[in-house]
Amino acid sequence: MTADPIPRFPDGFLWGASTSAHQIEGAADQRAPSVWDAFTAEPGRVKDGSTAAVACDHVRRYREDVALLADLGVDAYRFSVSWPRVNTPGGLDFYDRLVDELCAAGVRPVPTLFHWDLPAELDWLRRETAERFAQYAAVVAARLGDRVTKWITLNEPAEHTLLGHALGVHAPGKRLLFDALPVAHHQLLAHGLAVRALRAAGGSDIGIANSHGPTWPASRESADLEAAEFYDVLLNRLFADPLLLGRYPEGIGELMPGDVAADLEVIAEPLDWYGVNYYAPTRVGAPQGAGIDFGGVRMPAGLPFSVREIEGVPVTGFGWPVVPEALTELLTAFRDRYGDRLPPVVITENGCAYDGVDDTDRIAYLDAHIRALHDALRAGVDVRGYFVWSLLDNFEWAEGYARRFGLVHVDFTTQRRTPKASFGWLREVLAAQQGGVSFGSRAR
Ligand code: IFM
Repeated sequence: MTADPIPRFPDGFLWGASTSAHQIEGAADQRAPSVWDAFTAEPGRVKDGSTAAVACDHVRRYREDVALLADLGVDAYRFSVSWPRVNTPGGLDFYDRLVDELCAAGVRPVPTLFHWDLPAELDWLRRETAERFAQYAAVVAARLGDRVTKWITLNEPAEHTLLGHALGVHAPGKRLLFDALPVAHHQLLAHGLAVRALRAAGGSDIGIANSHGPTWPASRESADLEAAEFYDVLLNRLFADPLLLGRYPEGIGELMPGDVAADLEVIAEPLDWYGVNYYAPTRVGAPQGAGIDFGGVRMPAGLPFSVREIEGVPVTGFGWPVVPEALTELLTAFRDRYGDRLPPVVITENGCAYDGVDDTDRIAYLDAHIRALHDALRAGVDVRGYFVWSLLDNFEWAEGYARRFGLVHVDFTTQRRTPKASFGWLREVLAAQQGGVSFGSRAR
């Protein structure tokens, strides 16, 4: 970590922290079940055998959590709305209170409408789910739209497709491999229909949060290059191309269900901004049988690529490679690929899992990534915001509570919140940004 202060970002740059409903809310008895409830109830699905029934007990403790956000000094809070909770009588009341509390604390609410907790009776393999999502979006907008001025439709549809429906390591636990592609199409359609529904309800400033990372070929051999190219299509283009260019990457559209051409018009509804969740690059080579663990997932045999270790770089407590400069690489490559079709970018997630409250490793990670983001800005990428994942330690899906991503430590027995060293560090960074000198000509 360098001793130089972090360079100044433009005025109006949005600094925030993120969470998601299923990972923090608890109060599972006050909402309808989601696919994650059924999944976690199956023995062996979650590594430590835990569930999110209580999680951070945020539904009861949201005032304390909003006070933490205010103390941190963020401009915005990205949370998700639980569709199963909204489907429960009175379920929207909680978000009403949360949004009021945020507004009173001067923190801008940025809800995500879907962060993987699909109502248990729905299935993304069915087209109807996309239409149901748009109806749900309209219901949320009608209730919160007087105070919410920035929206996110979906979180990481790529991971939800891959981990939940192709590999079966997340809910709903389907192992369909490439037969999972309709799940991608229906989420994209749901996004486009929801953008229209939000705008019809007066909503504006609408984006999506997609996960992306550079794909690095394992070698210059043609088999490795082809495998890396294939992986890059799955992670970086399967969702971005339809959203930004109105078409699927070559060879993919034919595999999608329904009237794809008509759907693509809906999917490519112009976005106000594009959210990028960035954690790490991936090194990819030709198939090798069963691959290495990748973010806690053992890649099965039979895929046309294999994920390889990136040697010579530090790793987080989760084993993810720490490569900040790959964030600059990703964003400049995105700008080059999509040109003026790419709207302003917001980093909707970036963070790392480490144990302990004296988390100097998290400080080093965030410091380096924020600098890398500034490098992208200097290289001409129009970046407008940065959200840390995550405000709180939380339920990290199939990993249970073992992976701690929070700026705030949560004792899951007592629910005591303890701000970590990284919380104090970020608070100083944000205070300096608010008092500093503007960056160059892109300041708004
Ligand atoms: O915790 C998740 C989040 O729900 C989605 N993006 C990645 C995070 C860390 O794994």
